[in-house]
Amino acid sequence: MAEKAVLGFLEKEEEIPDSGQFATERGIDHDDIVNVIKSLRGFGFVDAQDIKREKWVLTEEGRTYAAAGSPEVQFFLAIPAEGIPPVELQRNLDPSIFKIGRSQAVKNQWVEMGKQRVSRKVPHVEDRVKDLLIGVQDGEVINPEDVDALKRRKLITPQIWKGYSIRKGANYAPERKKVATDLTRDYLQRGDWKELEFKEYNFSAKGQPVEGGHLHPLLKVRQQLQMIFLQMGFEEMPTNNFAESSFWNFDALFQPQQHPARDSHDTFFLQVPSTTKMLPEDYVERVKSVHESGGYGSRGYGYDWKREDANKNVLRTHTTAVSSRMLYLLAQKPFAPKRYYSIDRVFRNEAVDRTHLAEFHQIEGLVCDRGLTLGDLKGVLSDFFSRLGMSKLRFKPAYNPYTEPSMEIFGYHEGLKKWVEIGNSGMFRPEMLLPMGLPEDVRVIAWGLSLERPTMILYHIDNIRDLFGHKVDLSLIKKNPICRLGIE
Ligand code: FB9
Repeated sequence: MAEKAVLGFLEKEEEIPDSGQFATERGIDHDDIVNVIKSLRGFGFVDAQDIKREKWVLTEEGRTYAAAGSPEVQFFLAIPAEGIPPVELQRNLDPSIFKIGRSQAVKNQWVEMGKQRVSRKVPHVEDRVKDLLIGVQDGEVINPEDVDALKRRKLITPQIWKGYSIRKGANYAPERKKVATDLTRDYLQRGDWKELEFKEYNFSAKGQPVEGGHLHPLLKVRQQLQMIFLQMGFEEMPTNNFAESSFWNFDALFQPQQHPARDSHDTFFLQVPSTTKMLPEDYVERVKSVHESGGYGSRGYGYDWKREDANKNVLRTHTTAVSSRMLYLLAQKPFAPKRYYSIDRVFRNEAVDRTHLAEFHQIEGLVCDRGLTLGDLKGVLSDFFSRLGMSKLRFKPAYNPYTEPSMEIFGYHEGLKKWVEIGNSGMFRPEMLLPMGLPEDVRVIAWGLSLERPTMILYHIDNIRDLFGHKVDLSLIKKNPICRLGIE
């Protein structure tokens, strides 16, 4: 309809001077006219010159007063002839109408604001603001002083109106012939293919973007870290169980049952199944004993260890639970040194913030061999983190229930030009290793970090919700650079 109106008008007239007026006179939506003009101009049917006009439109507040009257008039009309107590008047009006209406009505000297009574100072008032707003709505010309007054009260706002003046173009025709894009069976059978005009092929048109699969940045960094571990001779541990018994997650690590981390404020406990069914009973007895009365040179914790606490199922709070399972298995056969690693999700019932969720991917490495020392731990950490681009390390004494000594690890990040906490580490305690049955001279050095932190730094993401969770912008998943670490 819009196209017919434009081409038909130009058949008889030289020009459509104003597309806005043209649309209003014919009851056609101006946006439809604009779309048709852009299409016809593209094929040379019309020439179009831009027209820009600044016009005033009502704000949301302005539209409210154009409909219901200005707040000062509403305020005035709410005062009966005999006057009214201010508190009662306030109760009868919307708070914003009361506040704005009172201020304007006093300014217009329409009302007397007594402490006990609000009364009218004039018998009648005109709602000039409402009349002006309706005038603006109807496109009437308003004098500059009134425009300023309405603008100051944020009742109107400027809007740039864009339209066109249109004339015939080089390819003008009173009607646009539909150009065919395909030679179909119907055309051939009907024979009217002979009269057809075919649309030219646009060989420079870009093809449809091919939607393929996309790797999440976390998985890209995980893959690189897996390569680093494999290049260093580490084997991956089986981490395919998010649910774990408190025994393997805490007790086997010599973490006491009253440790705060074992509280439901820090740990997710499973309801179904709430307890584990199978534990190696002889090993459980040795763990119970080392917690209660020590052994192997340790004093233990001296508390009554409860089997029912060890049986409680949790969402694992660290992949160290898997490390304890693997080290126990290692101790069931003649000793051979091992290097293990794990990268998988762990869950903590903690307060979430910009960089922490209730879950994250833990990366853990461990080396199990006879006679290892803290120096070996520092050495393996230097090798590992240098492959992550962090060659300057600092270590700070720390505490973990299952490692002694323990160290927090800091690395100097050349990009951020600052020291960054990059993980935690330590040597598993004898109270953890010896009840498993590992030989007395076997030591285990281990360390951990998260997958999210390096990924957020490498991909310049500062809110973890932009990386992980239901609010992730899929375009980040589709478009993000490759990750290349560990290219020694
Ligand atoms: O990942 C962490 N930081 C980090 C790591 C790498 C990195 O790479 C650079 C760009 C190249 C940058 C930063 N951190 C550990 C340190 C902090 O982010 C810390 O605030 C958050 N930590 C998590 C725990 O938060 C509840 C990161 C996570 C963490 C901490 C400790 C362990 C594992 C993960 C551990 C362990 C451990 C210790 C001893 C024996 C076995 C395991």
